[in-house]
Amino acid sequence: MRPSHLLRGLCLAAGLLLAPLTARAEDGYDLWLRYKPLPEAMRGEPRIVGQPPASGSPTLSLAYGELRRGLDGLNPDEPGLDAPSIRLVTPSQSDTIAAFKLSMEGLGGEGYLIRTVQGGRLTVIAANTDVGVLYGVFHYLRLMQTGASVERLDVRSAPKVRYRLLNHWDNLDRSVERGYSGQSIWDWWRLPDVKDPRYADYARANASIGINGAVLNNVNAKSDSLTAPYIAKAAALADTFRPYGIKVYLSARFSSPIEIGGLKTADPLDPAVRAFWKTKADEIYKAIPDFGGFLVKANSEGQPGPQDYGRTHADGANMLAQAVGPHGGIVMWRAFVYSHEQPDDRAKQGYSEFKPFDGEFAENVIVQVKNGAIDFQPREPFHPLFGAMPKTNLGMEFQITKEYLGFSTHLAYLGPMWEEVLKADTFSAGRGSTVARVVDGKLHGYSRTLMAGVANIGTDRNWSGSQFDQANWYAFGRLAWDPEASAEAIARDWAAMTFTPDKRFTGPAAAMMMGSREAVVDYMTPMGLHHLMGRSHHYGPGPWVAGGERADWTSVYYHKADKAGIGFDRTAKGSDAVGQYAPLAAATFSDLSKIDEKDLLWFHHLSWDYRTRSGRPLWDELVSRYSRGVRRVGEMRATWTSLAPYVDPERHGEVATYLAIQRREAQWWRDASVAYFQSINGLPLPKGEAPPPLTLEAYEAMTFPYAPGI
Ligand code: BDP
Repeated sequence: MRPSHLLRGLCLAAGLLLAPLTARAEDGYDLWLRYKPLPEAMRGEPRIVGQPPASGSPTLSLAYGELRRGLDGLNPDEPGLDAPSIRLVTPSQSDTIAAFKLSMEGLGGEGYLIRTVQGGRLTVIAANTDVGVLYGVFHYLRLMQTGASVERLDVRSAPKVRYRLLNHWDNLDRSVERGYSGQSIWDWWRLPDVKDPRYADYARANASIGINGAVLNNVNAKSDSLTAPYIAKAAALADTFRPYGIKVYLSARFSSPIEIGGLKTADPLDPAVRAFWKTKADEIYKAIPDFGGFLVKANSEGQPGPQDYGRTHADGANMLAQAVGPHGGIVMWRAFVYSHEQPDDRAKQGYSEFKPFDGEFAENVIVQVKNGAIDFQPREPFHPLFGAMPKTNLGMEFQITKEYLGFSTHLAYLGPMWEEVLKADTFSAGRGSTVARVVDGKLHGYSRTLMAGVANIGTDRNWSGSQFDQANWYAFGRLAWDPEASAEAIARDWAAMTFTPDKRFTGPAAAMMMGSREAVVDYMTPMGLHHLMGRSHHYGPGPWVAGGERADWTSVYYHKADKAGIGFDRTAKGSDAVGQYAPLAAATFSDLSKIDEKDLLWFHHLSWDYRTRSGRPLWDELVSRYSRGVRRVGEMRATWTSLAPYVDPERHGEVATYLAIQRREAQWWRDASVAYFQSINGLPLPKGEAPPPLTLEAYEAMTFPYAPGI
């Protein structure tokens, strides 16, 4: 054997011997719950945790187990006999509650308090329910994970929103509509017998951020989901999720009475149809006693609905509400509707169809409204229904999976986008009538409140398709718990928990995250432009998309660019979509001197030489923003490179690769968009701006038949 071969052989053998001893490569599976040892200086004194009471619930055992696991991981030092301790407290321990005068009021069924007593020797985590205690444990561990002191705590927290749900757009064949992280994690075929351990890991991760429900199947639903075999499969998932405080819900196809009920109609006022749904609900509740309820997409994008029978959304929703109501269930009825008869402006249709029925929906119906009036674009003004339906429970629907923000290979932290919408003032009941206060029910006194997020979870080892997309799942949960929380604080927490609490890392990482969505807006759709992506798969630029089935599925419908100008006139002189907002909001959007330029072309059609606030003509300003977006991705790459010392090589490398893809695609978005709009206006590029390297025809000729998520 040649010496070099011998050497290689020895190395290989040594490597094999060492393998079990070396740490498993980081692949992101552990999410923000890694519990790696804290740096010495952040550890504090180790703590003693008691045993769960023998009579305790599975949830309480999980809470104890989680606390143990977290403490052991974060602070592996052995606690001394006299070390401070942590006690988990529920109302059955009335002595403890009395002794420390713990005020449990206002905590409700899910809130908790964390208090240090006895001069720092004891910390109690107390709640009215076991799941409240579990949430409290996760909060306590989060403090440790982020390097906060846990020596003197006085924390009270209760969710402001009651239903905090993930919506899975998962199909029964395991494909995921608009999913960019592998297949559906629900292995419908092998369920209910095979319960993948991943289901419990999923539930644990959700519980750690307060998510308390999951709609298991796509809103474009199949009736099969409501047949006995699939109810049994859903029940198996429900059994796994229950100890974590998570309920299952199902998307219901409105025409199920015909498809699986043998009826000729699905008319919501037909007694046989009503009986079908009642029997179906009873059947589901027999298998899943704490079933959450139904989510419905009706009369939208070709889905069946009550309008097929000349009935209203309220007729349809109330029929289902009556079926699940006696069992404590709810109906989430989506306001994302646009029918096959085209309205004057698609942005107006949700409002037009729902506003007239304010007050007509049953108490256990929540109308689920997307954040903006079109469709999850990188930026949209808040949906005009928020603030406009004081007598109807309205819930928020965000999209966590980034269908319109570059899929999983673009780093875009969505916290700032959601915060922007939640903080927006609807002015519907005077100043300060923010979307957050609509959603948390305070503004109108809603009886039920909801925040739903279209899940970005799949079979990828890192769950979300990319390391940084985990942050969007995380931020969604935190904002659902508190819609007034700070996106930046959440980013810092996530970065600390997911990588390291070292401030030299969390500072730059959070800053990079906070700017990332604005970079996407810049290189895709600056200044209020929207819906300019490739047709159907929505991957990459397509400002030239025109023709086909319906005008409002094209890009030209939305940008309305011609030789003279660009933008959608939604003022009173145009489609008057502004008229759907409260007068003060409408006045701001309508007035060129008041509107934020981020929304300019959403509401106005302007000439290419319109003078923007920078002093530059509109065309120059647009081009400069496209280029700024590309530059920002370059800066994100540089930041990430500089953070290498703080991140394990596996995850660092993965993120770096994705950022390289993003940089390339940002350039593509900029170049293709500039080439297209220049072909329309014939204007020269501003000084210093590089011309697109390819011809417009070359950009237009690109096809992506295998883009994911369709
Ligand atoms: C659009 C998606 C489509 C969904 C639809 C919806 O492209 O796949 O079915 O939203 O929300 O953005 O129903």
